[in-house]
Amino acid sequence: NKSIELIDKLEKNRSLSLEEYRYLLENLNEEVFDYISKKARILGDENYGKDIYLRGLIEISNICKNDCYYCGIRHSNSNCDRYRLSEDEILECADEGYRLGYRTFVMQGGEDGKFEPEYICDIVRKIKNKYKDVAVTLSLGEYERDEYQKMFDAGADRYLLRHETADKAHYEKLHPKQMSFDHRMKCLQDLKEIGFQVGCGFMVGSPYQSSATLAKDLKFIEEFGPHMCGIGPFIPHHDTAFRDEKSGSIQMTLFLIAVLRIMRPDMLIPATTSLSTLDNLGREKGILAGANVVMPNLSPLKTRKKYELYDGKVCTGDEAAHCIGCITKRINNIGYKVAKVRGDSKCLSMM
Ligand code: MET
Repeated sequence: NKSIELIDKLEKNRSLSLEEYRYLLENLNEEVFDYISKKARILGDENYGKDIYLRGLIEISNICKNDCYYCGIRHSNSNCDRYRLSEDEILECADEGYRLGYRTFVMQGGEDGKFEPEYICDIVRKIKNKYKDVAVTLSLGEYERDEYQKMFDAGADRYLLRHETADKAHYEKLHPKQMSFDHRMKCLQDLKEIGFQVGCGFMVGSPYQSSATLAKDLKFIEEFGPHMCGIGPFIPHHDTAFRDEKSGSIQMTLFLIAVLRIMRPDMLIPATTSLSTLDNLGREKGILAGANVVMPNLSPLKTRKKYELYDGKVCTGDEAAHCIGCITKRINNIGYKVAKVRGDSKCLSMM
């Protein structure tokens, strides 16, 4: 079986050609899936044991100047009820998260013009000064290199910026022409050179995606060498041009998680909220396919529903304390445990 041989080759070389990735993607069946997910979970356990890392997600604003065609908080969605958390509200989320055992906070938001680097830096400094054992991750989109440098100097440890797709023509079908594929790629390069732990990633099953574009995503991840990679199924939002497109496949998402784990056994890979939106046991399945991170929501209840990136997003009505309890139980049920530590990447030596 050629797929099995390719999986073994990927394990050995940490690399396949574009054609080989494409072959794997086009020849997925149950036997191949069983083989790859078992191998992925063994490699995950060898690198991270039974620990699953927690990240508390604080959705700081849904105001956005961008107009990504797939996104519910895109600029031109006039039905989106806009909000921006105050500095105090963000710090309160961090306090609550710390009490609950979170040691990483992810500040994510739309590309809100008000977020001058200095403003972000100030909040990062406050969190890092107050809590010596936490990591701060930013996921605030594209800035210039000197601005990222300021955020890093203020103490931000990590930056998440999904590359979205490694195929420029595909990128241009998902974004209006004001947005530049080359600039996004440059941002990722800058972030890595500055010294952030960097996360990239993409949606599985986005409109116009093909096995050829997915193979490019895998090759890009292999060559770029991020510390983290977030992938989740595309889910349409009713106020976007993609409202009638169908959601991405859970099986393909799980398969790609397993491919990533085998390609890079020490990479941080989240089991995303979008997976659990499509399947009640999605997060558990993600972990069993090789993921080792979960990102429960820490945003204030009153704004949660407004950060609606796609339809049906789960957990938007739950208190932070409820979320961590629910997720802990789910993780324990499959034989894993929540690790209340920063949970840094074990591939830091690669930089
Ligand atoms: N605006 C940021 C980005 O494009 C954060 C995620 S989008 C809700 O990366």
